[in-house]
Amino acid sequence: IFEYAPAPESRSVVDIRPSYGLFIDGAFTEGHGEPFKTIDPATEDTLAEIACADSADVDRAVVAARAAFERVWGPMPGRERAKYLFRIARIIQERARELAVLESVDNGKPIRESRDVDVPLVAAYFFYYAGWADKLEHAGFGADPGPVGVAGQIIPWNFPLLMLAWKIAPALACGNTVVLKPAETTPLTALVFADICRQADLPAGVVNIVTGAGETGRVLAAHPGVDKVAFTGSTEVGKQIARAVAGSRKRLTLELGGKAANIVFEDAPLDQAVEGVVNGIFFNQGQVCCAGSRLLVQESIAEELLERLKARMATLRVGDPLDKNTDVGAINSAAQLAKIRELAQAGEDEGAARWSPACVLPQRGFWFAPTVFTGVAQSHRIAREEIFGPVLSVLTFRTPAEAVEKANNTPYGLSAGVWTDKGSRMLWMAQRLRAGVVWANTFNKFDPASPFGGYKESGFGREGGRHGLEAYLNV
Ligand code: TXE
Repeated sequence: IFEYAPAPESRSVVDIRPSYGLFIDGAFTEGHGEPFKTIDPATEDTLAEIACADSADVDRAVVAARAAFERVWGPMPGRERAKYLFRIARIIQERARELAVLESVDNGKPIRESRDVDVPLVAAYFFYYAGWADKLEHAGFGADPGPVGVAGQIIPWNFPLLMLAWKIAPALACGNTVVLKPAETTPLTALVFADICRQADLPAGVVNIVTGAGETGRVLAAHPGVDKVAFTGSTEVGKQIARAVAGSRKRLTLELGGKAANIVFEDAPLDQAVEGVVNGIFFNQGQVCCAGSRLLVQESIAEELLERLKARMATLRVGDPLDKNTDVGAINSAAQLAKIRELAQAGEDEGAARWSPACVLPQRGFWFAPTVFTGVAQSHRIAREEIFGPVLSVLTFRTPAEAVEKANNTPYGLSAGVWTDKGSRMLWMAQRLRAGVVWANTFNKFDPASPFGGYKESGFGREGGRHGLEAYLNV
């Protein structure tokens, strides 16, 4: 605990309306389900009332998307579509501050992250895919690849606007139209994005936003007018969706949970590795599908690394997401907090040693102190299950082969990190790690040109890069 001067970002840059409708066919409209509230997880204050789309509303959105696909967007030349995507990217940059503040208020993430990571990446993905829209003949799908049609896209709450960009930018670049459902705890930036589509004069029906909880998502994924389903969320719901679309003509991509290993060898640059471990698990409060939630450290340096890690954790500032000094913000929801607490308790019950730096958590809101568990065995729940919170499980290894075996000993396979000074060892590890991304002496690094996606139960399909076009094009 130490003193510092708070530097709060101004909430007055966002104008949150008391209630929001659905965005269908270019206009905000009423929903016919039971409206729900979205709250600020740092204070538990209600931010706004949000319309809920019932099955008739989802149907309206799909019909609007189909009409826009057939009449306007599908036939439009790629270079015309590109203009709209570039315009959207520019408006995101112009409205960056508003979007960052809104994202932090609705999600609980530190403003430094939404300002410096989320929103700039959102613009970057739109710029990147705008660039592809008139070059699809070079994407390796033949001379004139066609769009798939109407995409039904369901996204989670951990990166609300960034997941929207990952889904909408490639879909639109390829000539598809979309119906997107944001997560029920973080709908606000998707609704502002709807406004940005209007500002960019995007033709009506090309982007439709239907808010609601899991049931709205279920109806969207099952709708017969949807040609392609893209989902990011829990492995459990991903499996439900896979079952629901089985036997239909729908295309499906799933980006699901993870339990990434962040592997530190004795020859690694330790200061850098400590920063990478901290970033790997405390970025976005650990609510990251590719979070480095298992630290695998070589036995010879385990003690020293842990000492340094704990010293670094003691400097993390936990608190007000809008304070520019904050490193760790609020957990997104009461339900997520309950899940983190339950798994942390299981860690203690199973015999691992729990440690957190001294920190005073705010009275209201959903908070969890940065936590590290040592003495973790591979059989412990905290070594196997996705916690999706600021909780690190530490295991040790002696040889590279043992590191690989432990890292791969999980049903997931989204990402991994390797820290070593030795290039040959880096490549040897990367070839053997069963994960869609292997970061070399870095972690949580994203680039629109890099495909991202899972092995095993982390899902299938890739988002980002040229590979991200595959889900949205017909050869
Ligand atoms: O996820 P859900 P939840 C993991 C993480 C987290 C856990 C539960 O471990 O603790 O999942 O989170 C919509 N048909 N991840 O419950 O339910 C839902 O409305 C169609 C990892 O929030 O999967 C939301 O829009 N859609 C992950 C979206 O699915 C349904 C990110 C995700 O919510 C649905 C989030 C249904 N039957 C959680 N039920 C990652 N890969 O990054 C819910 N939804």
